Amino acid sequence: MQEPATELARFGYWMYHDWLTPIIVAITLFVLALLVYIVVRFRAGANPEPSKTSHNTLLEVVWTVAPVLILVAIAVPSFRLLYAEYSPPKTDLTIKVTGHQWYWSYEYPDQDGIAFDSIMLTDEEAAKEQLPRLLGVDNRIVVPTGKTVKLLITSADVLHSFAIPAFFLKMDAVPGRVNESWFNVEKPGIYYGQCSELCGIRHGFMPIMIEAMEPAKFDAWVAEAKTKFAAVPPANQYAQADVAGDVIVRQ
Ligand SMILES: [Cu+2]
Repeated sequence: MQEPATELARFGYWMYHDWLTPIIVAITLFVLALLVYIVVRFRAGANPEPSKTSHNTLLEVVWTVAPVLILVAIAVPSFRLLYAEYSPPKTDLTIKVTGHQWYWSYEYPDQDGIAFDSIMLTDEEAAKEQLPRLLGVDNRIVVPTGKTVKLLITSADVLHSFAIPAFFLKMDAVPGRVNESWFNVEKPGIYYGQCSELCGIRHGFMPIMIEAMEPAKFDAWVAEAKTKFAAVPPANQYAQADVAGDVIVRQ
């Protein structure tokens, strides 16, 4: 798993690594020990006269109450995590994310509506820019560190899913609906994700690239992006994705 980059991601990873996994391991080992004990202790060879025992009140109470307690122990942090994922703190920046076959487009409605498409680089382009193959894109999402970024996620065609493992974030992009998610990145850096809902032939080729930078640098980026993306209205920025799915034509 990737190193968590947000507080929420640390919570989610704790839930997985330090809570669920130990519980699962302990239960599995306990059941294995019981099985081994029963196989050895009650084997036919050592018990020519089989036991006729049919009830044991104490045992029955224990094997009812113990699983209930285990489930409560799992449910409490699980609901806290779920609640945190769906209840963003006060938002500092909103980004609208739209999934397309097969690329993402992004809008910053409060920054004069900066809008752009984000298309995966070819292997050669990625190598030239020293970005990871199949993850680098031409136009990345840029966000400020330490700020709450709200995502409004939707789709223009079929189901996609916007997923960033280091943020513990995965949200379906559904045509005709707007789903909400959020993150607050702690450290500057580049974070990658991929579409995580099988959406067609080039599903594996619509990566997500997010660069987090200091707020002052982000402001500079906004100023630059306003001119950079103003020239081309986003809806026309790219020719329609080739229906056969071979190429998305970059203009
Ligand atoms: Cu997709």
